[in-house]
Amino acid sequence: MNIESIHAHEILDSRGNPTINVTVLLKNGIAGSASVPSGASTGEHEALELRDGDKKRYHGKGVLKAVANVHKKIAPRLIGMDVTRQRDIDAAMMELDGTMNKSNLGANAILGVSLACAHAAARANKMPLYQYIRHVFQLPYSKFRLPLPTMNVLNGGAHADWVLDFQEFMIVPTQRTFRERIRAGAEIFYALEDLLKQKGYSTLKGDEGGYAVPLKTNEEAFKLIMAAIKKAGYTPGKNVFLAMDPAVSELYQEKTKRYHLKIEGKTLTREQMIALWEKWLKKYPIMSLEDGLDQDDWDGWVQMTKHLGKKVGLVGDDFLVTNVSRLAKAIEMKAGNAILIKLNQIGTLSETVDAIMLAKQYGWKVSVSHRSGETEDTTIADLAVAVNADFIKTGSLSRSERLAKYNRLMEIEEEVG
Ligand code: 2PG
Ligand code: MG
Repeated sequence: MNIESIHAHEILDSRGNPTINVTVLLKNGIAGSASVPSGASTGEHEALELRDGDKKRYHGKGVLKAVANVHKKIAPRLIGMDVTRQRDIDAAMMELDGTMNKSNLGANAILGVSLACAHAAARANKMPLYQYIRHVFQLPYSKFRLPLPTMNVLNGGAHADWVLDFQEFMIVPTQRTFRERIRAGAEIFYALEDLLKQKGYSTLKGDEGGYAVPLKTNEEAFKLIMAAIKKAGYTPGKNVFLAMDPAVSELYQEKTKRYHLKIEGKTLTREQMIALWEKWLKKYPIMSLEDGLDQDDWDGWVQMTKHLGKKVGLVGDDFLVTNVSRLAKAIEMKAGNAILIKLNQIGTLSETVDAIMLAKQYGWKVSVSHRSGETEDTTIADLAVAVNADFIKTGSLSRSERLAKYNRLMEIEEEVG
């Protein structure tokens, strides 16, 4: 099970931007591959995604430097290692990089290798990836539980040319089986299309496969979704709930200390932002609210958690960036009560699992997430099941890079029964 060779190359993600794909080949002939996703509304404290900056290629977005780092720096260090020593492999790459944010080798280069090793090791152990992750990190669970999907059916913000100020309006079907949740989500998505057509709106889609509709207000998004849930024969607040990721770090301006909502022509203070969420929580069955305040507003997060933390999941994405130190500080301060998990925010599988397990230890909810720029890679589906995540966030009910994860989860459900 020792590593024989590592090969990386440039592929394109769902937005047509370059990203890295890595294959790890073992001495026994078994191989594993993984592709790394990429965000658009990235948190400032994320690990560094290394891009070439050569404006003549892909608008500077090439990842040939990351590819070269895999071949010239990472591979020579890892070749010969036992691929099942995931923690040692990740630690070796972190040491080789030597920075806090992986800016030397690039978190994309490191993560590609980290995940390809896990895939190869799972195969070599004749285990599905979800089972292997549980095994290699000795996670203390016996049963496998499928996550609740949070499905982004109306896209806004940086994912949809700013048709809405808030980035993601999601449905959360809670039927007994994952397969039934997918069916409910899809049927609601069809109903939403019908409603949009009836109202004369466009049914074009955004980066995560949800409709990108220039509505008059942000709130209209939830009104439409509520109507779609009912039209599809489901009951909001009973078997289908709502979730949102307004991603307000994108709207916050340090100079004015205000959130700028362009489509409504409003600027809101931190307190007004919290008051808006409170009002919506009363009107709509919202289960989870992600990045409801700016990524650096620790005191605001404490205030928001005091105020709303009993009623709703307050999920830190740009705020916590899958980072154990930020999470530990947030737990200590009681800033939030849930974490979004993105492998490429931190850059290794080991650190990602550590963030998840720390969150769970303190009773925080865990949502494993895609990025807005995705590939056909389905690692996050397996990761979500391995750790018994509460939620998975992987987009709408269209676009194969999103559905690949849902399809993988339906397959896993059949295996774990
Ligand atoms: C988010 C993500 C995924 P991006 O903000 O949660 O939906 O977006 O990948 O663009 O950061
Ligand atoms: Mg987010």
